Amino acid sequence: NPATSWPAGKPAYTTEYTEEYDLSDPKGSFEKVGRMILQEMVGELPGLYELPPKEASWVERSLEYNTQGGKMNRGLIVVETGVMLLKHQGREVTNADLHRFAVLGWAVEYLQACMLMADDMMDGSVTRRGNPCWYRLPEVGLLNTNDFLMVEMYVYKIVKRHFGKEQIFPWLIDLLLETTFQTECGQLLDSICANCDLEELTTERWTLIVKYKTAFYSFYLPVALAMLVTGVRDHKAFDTAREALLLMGIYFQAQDDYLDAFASPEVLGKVGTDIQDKKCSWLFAHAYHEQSTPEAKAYLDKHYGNCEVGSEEEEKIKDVYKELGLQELFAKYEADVEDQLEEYKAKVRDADLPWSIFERFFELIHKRKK
Ligand code: DMA
Ligand code: MG
Ligand code: MG
Ligand code: MG
Repeated sequence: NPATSWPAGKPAYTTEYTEEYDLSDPKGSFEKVGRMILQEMVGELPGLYELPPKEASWVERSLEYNTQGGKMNRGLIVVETGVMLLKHQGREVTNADLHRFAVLGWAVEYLQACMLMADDMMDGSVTRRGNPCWYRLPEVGLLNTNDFLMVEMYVYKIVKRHFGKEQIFPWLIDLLLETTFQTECGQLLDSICANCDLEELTTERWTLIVKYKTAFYSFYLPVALAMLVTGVRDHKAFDTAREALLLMGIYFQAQDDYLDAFASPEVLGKVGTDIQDKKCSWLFAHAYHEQSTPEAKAYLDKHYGNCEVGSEEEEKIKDVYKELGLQELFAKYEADVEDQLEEYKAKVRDADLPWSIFERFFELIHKRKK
């Protein structure tokens, strides 16, 4: 591209992978690719962007802090799905294939990182992955805005570096852009709840919010990337995968909402903020609209979104959730999702996709505690 090939040295591509990707150590191998990507990306900053050492180190530290140290489920699933698809197609899995899957996995991890950096600032969160949120560091503050925008752009720089010369490149970019926009729509729906009446925070609204803010990027995106890069082109295959994965993604955010209230921050690595932020969480929507009593409703009217983190009122709201039987209701919902997913088995086979992809993804998140 003549418009962007400046200064000399651009564009830089990586097309060969000399390291051995060891599938018997999936996390270790994936992390190794993550380190390689981080070095490639930071390495370009002095030469191609004229960034002095202090600024280049700032970017490096931001990437270290915000993209590493998570569960990496989304990234790892790209690799696993890619392998399953190649085997399903009767093709051999090469070392280059594994690296390419891992690179796309890291693109998802970077997208997740930038969304979380923005999310923590919007939600007024205190900790993430056991550390203070990046924006809470005194030297960062509002600079967080530029830092998360840079992480977002790194998604595209990573993909360009490794896939920029391939025919599939525009499709990968299109999928990532589309998914980002869907997530932003979800974050809008989520944030606007602060300006809504509690009456409006229904289970229908909850479903819409979490489908967009979580399910597309966390569930559909990793699988769709693996499908594109292994040559799947059938419309029906994408539609079927999307349906099943959105169901799982919605359940995943229900778990996130449940854990926000009921898991210990030490295990979770973050302190829940849904009650004081007046979020349309799974717990709230069911407590206020489906399972309510006049007393519970009156208490929520008075204190929901109107109390401090760790306050007595916040604790009392969690008690209200328990008294309304939401823990049992959640267990029932969980079992329903399992049953519903079973119904996709035949459809998935019919779309010529291996069921093991969905089985494996569900196994990773089912009854998770963090
Ligand atoms: C997270 O929703 C959604 C995105 C797009 C980051 P959330 O605010 O409930 O997540 P968390 O509980 O991790 O802050
Ligand atoms: Mg949040
Ligand atoms: Mg949020
Ligand atoms: Mg949450």
